[in-house]
Amino acid sequence: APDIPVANVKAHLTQLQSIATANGGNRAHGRAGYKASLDYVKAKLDAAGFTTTIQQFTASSRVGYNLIADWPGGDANQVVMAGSHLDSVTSGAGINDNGSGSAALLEAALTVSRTQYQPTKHLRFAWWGAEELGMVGSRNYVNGLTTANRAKISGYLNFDMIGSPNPGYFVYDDDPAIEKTLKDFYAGIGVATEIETEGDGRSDHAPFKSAGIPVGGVFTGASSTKSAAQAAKWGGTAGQSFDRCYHSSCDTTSNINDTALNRNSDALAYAVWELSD
Ligand code: DTR
Ligand code: ZN
Ligand code: ZN
Ligand code: ZN
Repeated sequence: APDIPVANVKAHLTQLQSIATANGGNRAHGRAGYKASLDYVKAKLDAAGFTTTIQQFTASSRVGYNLIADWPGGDANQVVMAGSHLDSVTSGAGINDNGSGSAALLEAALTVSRTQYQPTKHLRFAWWGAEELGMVGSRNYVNGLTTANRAKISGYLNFDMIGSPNPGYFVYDDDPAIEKTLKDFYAGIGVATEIETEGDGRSDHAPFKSAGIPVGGVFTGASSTKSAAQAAKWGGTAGQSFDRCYHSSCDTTSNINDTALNRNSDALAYAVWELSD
C-alpha cells in the first residue's frame, strides 16, 4: 500500500477546524458545521472520480447525513468498506474525535484515485452522521441494506479516534482476519499493539457487527488512563488520559499526536489495500 502523507491528513484537519470555527465552534449533528464538513469531504471525492451518495435521516428532530463514496470497479459482490464518523459533539471541533478518522479516510480515498488503484474487490468509503447520538447514521445505513446487499459486504473497517495526543495503539478484537491484517502492519513498523477492550458497541462498527458483517479497526484511546507499562511500551505520559480533551472544547488541531496519526493513516491504507486485493 502507498504511504499516506500525514501532512495531507493534517491539511484536512485544518480545514475541519476552520469549518467548526466558522460555524458556532462545532461540527455536531444537525448543526451547520456538520453539513459544511460533509460538503468539504464530498467535493474532494467528486473531484477525484468517486461516485458519491448522500443518505438523509432524522435524529433528535434534526436532519442528519451519511456520505457514501464508491470507487468505480471491482467485484460488486465483494465490497470492502471503511468508515469514520464525521460528526463531533457540540462542545467543540472534534478534531481527534473524529476528524482524525475522517481525514485519514479521505486521504486514503484520494490516494486510491491518485494511484488509480484497481482492486479486485469493490471499495466503498463512508462518513457517518450522528455517531455521537448513538451510531445513528451507521445504523441507518445497515438497516437500509437488503439482505442481498448486506451479504456482499466482505468486511467493514472503522476508524474513530486515531490521533490521540497521548496515544495507545489498540486493535479491535473482532474478525480474526482483519485483526491479523492490522497487527501485521504494526509488526512491520515495530510498534506493539494491544487489544481494544472498551470499544465493543461504542462506535460505528457495532451495527455492522450486529448484522454479522466482519469488522475491525484501530483506536488510540479516549478518557481512559495510560498505565506505566503502556507508557514504557509506547512513550507518552503514564497516569494521564490517552485524550484528555475527549468531548471537550480543547479537541482542536493541537489535540493530535502526529506520529499516531501518521501510523494509523498508513495502517488504514495497508488494510484497505490488503483486504481488497
Ligand atoms: N464512542 C466513541 C469513542 C470511543 C470509546 N471507545 C471506543 C472504542 C473504539 C472506537 C471509539 C471509541 C466516540 O465518542 O465517538
Ligand atoms: Zn504515512
Ligand atoms: Zn465522541
Ligand atoms: Zn468518535
